[in-house]
This record gives sequence, C-alpha cells and structure tokens, in this order.
Amino acid sequence: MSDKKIPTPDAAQEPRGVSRRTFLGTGAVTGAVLAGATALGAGTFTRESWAAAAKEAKSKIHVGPGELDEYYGFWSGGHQGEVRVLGVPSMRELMRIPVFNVDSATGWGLTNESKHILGDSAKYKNGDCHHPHISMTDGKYDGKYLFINDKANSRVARIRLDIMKCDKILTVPNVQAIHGLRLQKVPYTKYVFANAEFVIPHPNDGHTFDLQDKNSFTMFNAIDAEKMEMAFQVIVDGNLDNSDADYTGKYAASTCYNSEKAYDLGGMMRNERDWVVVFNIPRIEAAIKAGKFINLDGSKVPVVDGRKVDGKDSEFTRYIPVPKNPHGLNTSPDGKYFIANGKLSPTVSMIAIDRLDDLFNDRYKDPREVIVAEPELGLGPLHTTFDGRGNAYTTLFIDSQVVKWNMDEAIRAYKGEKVNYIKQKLDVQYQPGHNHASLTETSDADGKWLVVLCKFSKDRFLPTGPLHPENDQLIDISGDEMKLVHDGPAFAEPHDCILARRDQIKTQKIWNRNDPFFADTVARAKKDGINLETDNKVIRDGNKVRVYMTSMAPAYGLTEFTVKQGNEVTVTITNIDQIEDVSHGFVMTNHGASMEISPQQTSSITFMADKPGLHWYYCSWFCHALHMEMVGRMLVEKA
Ligand code: RUQ
Ligand code: CUA
Ligand code: CA
Repeated sequence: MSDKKIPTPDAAQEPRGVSRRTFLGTGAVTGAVLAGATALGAGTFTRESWAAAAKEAKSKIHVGPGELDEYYGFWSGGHQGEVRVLGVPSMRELMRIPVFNVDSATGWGLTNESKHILGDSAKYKNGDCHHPHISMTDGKYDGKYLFINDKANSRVARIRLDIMKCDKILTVPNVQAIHGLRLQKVPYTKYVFANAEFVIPHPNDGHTFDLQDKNSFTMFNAIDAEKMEMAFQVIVDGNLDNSDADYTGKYAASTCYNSEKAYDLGGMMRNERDWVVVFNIPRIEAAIKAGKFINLDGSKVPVVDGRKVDGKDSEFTRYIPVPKNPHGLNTSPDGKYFIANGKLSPTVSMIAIDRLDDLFNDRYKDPREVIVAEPELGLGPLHTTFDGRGNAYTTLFIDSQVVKWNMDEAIRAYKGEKVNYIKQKLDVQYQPGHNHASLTETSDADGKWLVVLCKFSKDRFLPTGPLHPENDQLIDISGDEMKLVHDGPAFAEPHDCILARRDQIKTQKIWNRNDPFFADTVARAKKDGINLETDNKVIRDGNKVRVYMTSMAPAYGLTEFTVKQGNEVTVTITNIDQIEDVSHGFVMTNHGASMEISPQQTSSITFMADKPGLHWYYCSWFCHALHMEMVGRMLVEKA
C-alpha cells in the first residue's frame, strides 16, 4: 500500500485544469503511453473516502436478497472467450455464456449441438472477444440478439438473448483479427459491421511480408445479422480499429491508427494524423446490386474498393484526418456526432454526421470541415459514452480518470468562445479502457449508470498472486456529479460491456421442444425411429452406437448400456422435466464427456469407448435431494 501523501477526496474529484496538458509532442505522449502501465502509484482516494463511497453505495446500489436488478449487463470475457451476464446496479454475476471457449459445465465445445454451431472453427479452443452489442430496431434495443467479435480467430458470434446461448458463429474470410464491431441501428440491425484490424497481403499465400504493396490491405466487413452470412467487404487504406453506425442507417465510421501500414511501433506512429474512414452504406449496396464488385481469393463475398486512387476518393468512403492513432469511435445518442478518441492525442474529434452528405458530394475543400470540435480532455482518451443529456464521458487511460464534458460547450469553445466544457474529472482505479453508460448506444440513453472497465486493479482487492483481476467500477451519473459506488473485480478481460433495461430482454423459462438449437439432433433421432420424450434405446450402426435416454429428477431413463471397445458412442439425453430450473447434466467418467440438459432440452455428446471395463456416468447439475444417486453404468466389452 502506498504511504505517500494523498490528496483529499474533494481535491481529487475537482475538475482539473487541462491548460497544463497542452498538445504534447510525439515523444512526450508516447513516453507517457509507455510509462502509463507502470505509473500506477497515483491512487488519490483515502481510506476515509472509500468508506464514504461505500456508504453511498449501500443506499444506491443495494439490491436486497430476492430483489431484481434494473438492468442486464453483458460483459465481454476478453481472451477468456465467453460472455458474462451481470445484474446492474448490484454487479452480481447472473450467468456465463460460453462462445469462443470450451466450457465443461454446459458442454459448449464438447456437445454435438455446440460443435455444429462452431462449425469449422470448432478446432480453435481459444478466442478473444471485445465488443458485445445488442440488436436494435429504430435505434433502440430489441433484445433479440447480442453480437460479439473474436479477434484471435477472426470470427463473429451471435447470441440468442431469449435462451442466452450462442446460436451462430461466422469466420470472416480473407482478413485477420476482427476487432471493432458495431451494429446498424436504423431502421433495424440488418448489418453487423466488423473491422478487420491487420493489413495482410492478398492472396495471403506466403509470397511476401510486404505491407506497402497495393495488394496488401485490410477490409471493413458487413454481415447479414439474420442469416449470419457475409453481406459485403470494403477494401480500405490503412487499417481499422473501432467503429460505430449512425441513426439514419446511412453511415458507419471507423478509426484507423495505422495509416502508415507499418509493422512496428515507431512506424505506426510516424504520421502526425491518421483518420476516421466513413462508409456510405447505400452507395455500397447500390454498387453490389449493379454487379460492380469483385471476389477475392476464392471467396464469393462481394468486395468493393474503398481506397483512394491517386489521392482521389472512391464513391464508397471518405477519410477524415484526425490526430494520430485514434482508438474508440462512438456515436452520440442524439444522432449528431461520431466521436473519435485521440489515444496519443489528449483530444477527441467530433464529426458532425449531418455534414457527411456534403462530404460525400465533395462540397468541402478539406474533409476536416466536418469536424465541429476537438476538445482537449486529458491523457490517453480511449472511449466515450453518453448520458442523453448532452454530456459525454471519456476514459483517460494514462490519467486513470473519467472526464465528464459537455458536447455543446465543446463546440462553442472550438469556435473560440471562452467556455469550460469540462464538468468533472473522476479518478478511477486504474487505467480505464472502455466505459459504458446505461442505454448509451440507443436514443433511449438514460444517464443513470456508468460502468468503467479498468485494466489494472493493483491494491483494490485481496492479492491473488502475480495475476491480478481487472476492476469494473460502477459510477452513479444520475446527478450533476459522478460518484464511484462499486468496485467489481473481474477475470480476464472484460474489454467492454453493454447495459439494457431489464424489460428489453425477454427470456424463455424452459426450452421449447421445437427449438432450432437442437433441431439437428432431433432430426437424427427421427431417422433412428426414436421418440426422444419417451424412448430409452440403444441403436447399433456398425462401429457407431447411439444411446438415447430421457432424464427426470433424479434418474436417467437408462441406467446401463453395453458397447464394444472401439465403438464411437453418442449419448443423446432429453430432459423431460417441465419444472423451471431443474437442469440435469451428464458426465461419463474418464472420457472427457460433460454436458448440460435443461428442462425440455435435448443434448448429445460423442466419445470413443476405447477402454474396456465398467464406467459410471452421473448427473453433474444438482437437481434433486437424490442427485448423487442419479447415475448409470456403461460396460465396454473387450474387442
Ligand atoms: S478496444 S480499450 Cu478492443 Cu474495445 Cu478499446
Ligand atoms: Cu439430475 Cu443432478
Ligand atoms: Ca498512426
């Protein structure tokens, strides 16, 4: 614990003047970025102020036993690969949804149903998800789906929010590292926009390392949200980081930090300015409809070229220069601005969306004429979120703060008026990446809660060895002043989260027997002449053995079956319990087989019976007073 002199909480929360943080030169900012990770000693809260915050927390965020939270929060699990569901404001974890990982409790990555959804990518046992986003209709969450990217294996996954299970995964062709992901907001989420971050050669067949070649590029990707198939790809200059869409359905925008197409740190910081690239969706759609597209490297996906040729813009894109290496890109809930967060610059750039028509019609001499403000906020601005009352909240990674600022006042200041657009700077613990205010990505933004996802927790929790948890902090933003009310330790690495009102998410209590989630298994059973709800039978098909059984607390429909050594065994279980919450499991000991079977669900798992002998199977989800007795035996006869 640090015993150096610490400022009083009041001083710490006072808006700090930004005058001393004039635009720093590359060297200084870069130095600060690089030093940022180690300069964590600046804790400015005293033990007394923590106590005061805790007291405040009690009244504000206490959700009593048996009471329900006001918001659902969906958290990315980062390179752990899953999505986590939390209640807000209690920050209680409600559920985990495995997606790009393997999970033994539910059998995700092990069952036939999940492998079918994972498709070819089932070979990957890892993932790196960053950006969870809920589907929208007319700029409001419709509660149907949640989409999330996988940077590690260039995938996009969809989660059905009615059952809170992943139901589709798509590998984006001919790109590497899907990072920024956002959804079309208006008129509805027709497209999932997904940025591929890394520049690669095309074809990427091992012929070159060269990134400067004209055949080395990356692409902006649009996925049909309902079909979960590729809709189109757009070749861009530079690279792509984060993105967002507007409230007209016409434009999407992405930040680029590697306009240099460099391969190293120094190279990626060479240009004084990188850019925000804006995509004109109707123009892209029209070109594709007219057959004006190419196919790339053996894929059938329509591709259009959004690069400049001899300094001349394509019809599909416009590049707006912004200070070097921007990061987050956020649309304000009033639909007026795209905000690009400076990262290496202490500023954010506000792009007026209502000037984009003119930009695309070449009415401006300089594309920077669409920028209506570039407020200076502090060091390391990464992401911005909104309260729906005209204020924005930006994370300052290096300063370890969230800064609240007023958008209209920032615009007035940019015009030369003397106004202090900074409303408050709040210390957070420590080094925040994303932040997210309740309903902020929709026109419903309600300005109640702000979650700040801090990358470092340092001394905030009981020590856990060299690996520390992260710290997802909850801030009350309903009043004039931001108030920190909760520390939430989290395992690697919740990049981002999203909050929806609880009435916007409607879930099923038990499975529907006709659910497409296990439709393939139902079809296979039908071919085997099996009635899944009543039959307990073993089907022998050469070397393959298919075991069908029911489960009802506390017993399986089959308590023994016999197979031959070398058989490939598929166990299919239908949970005929109708009672909410009575989930069963199935584990075959010493066979790596484990799965969940919730009420009215059918699940199946396949394994090799390669060890002669008696093998117990048992129920792994506590379902009944006699749960321990819910068992059976498999006899494997010597071949
Ligand atoms: S990015 S810390 Cu993967 Cu969302 Cu900004
Ligand atoms: Cu069935 Cu435990
Ligand atoms: Ca750069």
